[in-house]
Amino acid sequence: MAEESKSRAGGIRLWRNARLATMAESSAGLGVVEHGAVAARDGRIVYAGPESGLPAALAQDAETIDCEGRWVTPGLIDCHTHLIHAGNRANEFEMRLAGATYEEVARAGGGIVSSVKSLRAASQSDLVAQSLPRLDALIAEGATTVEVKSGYGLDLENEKKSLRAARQLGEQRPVTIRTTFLGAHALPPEAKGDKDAFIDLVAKEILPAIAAEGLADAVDGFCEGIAFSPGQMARVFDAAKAAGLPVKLHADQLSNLHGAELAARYGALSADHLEYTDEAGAVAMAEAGTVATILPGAYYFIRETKKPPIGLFRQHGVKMAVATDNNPGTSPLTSLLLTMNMAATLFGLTVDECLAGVTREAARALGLLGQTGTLEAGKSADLAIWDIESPAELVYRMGFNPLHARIWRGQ
Ligand code: DI6
Ligand code: FE
Repeated sequence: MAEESKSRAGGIRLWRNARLATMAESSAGLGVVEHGAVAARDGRIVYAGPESGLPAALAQDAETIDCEGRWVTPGLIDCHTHLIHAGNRANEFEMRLAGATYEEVARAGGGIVSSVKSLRAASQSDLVAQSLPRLDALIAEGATTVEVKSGYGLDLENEKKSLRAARQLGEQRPVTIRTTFLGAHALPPEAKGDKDAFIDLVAKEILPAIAAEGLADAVDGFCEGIAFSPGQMARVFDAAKAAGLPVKLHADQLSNLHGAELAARYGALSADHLEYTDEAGAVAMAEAGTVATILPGAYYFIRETKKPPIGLFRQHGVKMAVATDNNPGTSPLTSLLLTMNMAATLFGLTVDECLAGVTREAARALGLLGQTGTLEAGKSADLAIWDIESPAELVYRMGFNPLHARIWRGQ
């Protein structure tokens, strides 16, 4: 009770006796502070740094939490998910185990279109109920912000249903949800093979209606032989621009259609996957400030062998985010910790790159770097507190969750 009245009076919460990985861009590496403290007021960080530098006024009236020497990082951010979907595609997994490729399954009428059927048959509350356990798995590992795409509805009504279900997730759990409209994900059966006509529908009718209702924070597309061409994606991006929405792109996942350059040309927040991206793509992304979102779960699950050009991204200064790509077809993955392990093991990302990839760079990939992703004054008090001896353990372990506590907007 005494604690509560204090917090009401001063409104300050203080986490002290902590080892911080602030992930601040201005600091080297992880921005480690060995004897650190974080103070928050009204859900925002007002101080993050050495305990010895904590202003006395903040310490005085604070409700204080002793972290007992634990590590504190920014809350984790999953910047690329298709969390809202219905059913699963374990049957296709078995087909692929028997030798079929992802593209063969898609061409045989499986793939994304089978998830479209399931999603259209599900009600909005069904979708929320089916997706909450996936969100809860991310939250249980310290996620405080999760991006959620539509893209299994593929008509106005079902895309709206998906995005509303995504927004509802954020009302039912203490987590920030960012929604992305992915209308140009696949060709629905009723389009009867006419990709251009479907792109017209997406660009001229569905996207403007979704934007007018404020259901999407960004627009995404799948630029690939089995999906849409760069020219078709450009029409969707023009419509996004007209609606005032930022764009991102599933680019160069299965082949090099120069999706990275297309994304860069439109000033995309991120281009994602990028296994087949070449040097021109990396250079264009660096110049545009487009984040490379690395998705090792999909690479692993479809047993891809071409790795994204991490060396080129480093060489040209492209920022790298790391995300689950949670989806029923190519990445049924709901663990950011395991995703970091995969990024390190499969692609050779360093521990520092992995941790930045699920915090600061993931925030950048969502256009949220001003609000979250690092432990710095002015940002949302989104924290993860870990029972670990060193940050490398977050990347090193597989299938183990050392989260001690998670704080979202100071609570
Ligand atoms: N790339 C992917 O890996 C997912 N979507 C995309 O554009 C796959 C989605 C699915 O197979 O359901
Ligand atoms: Fe994806």
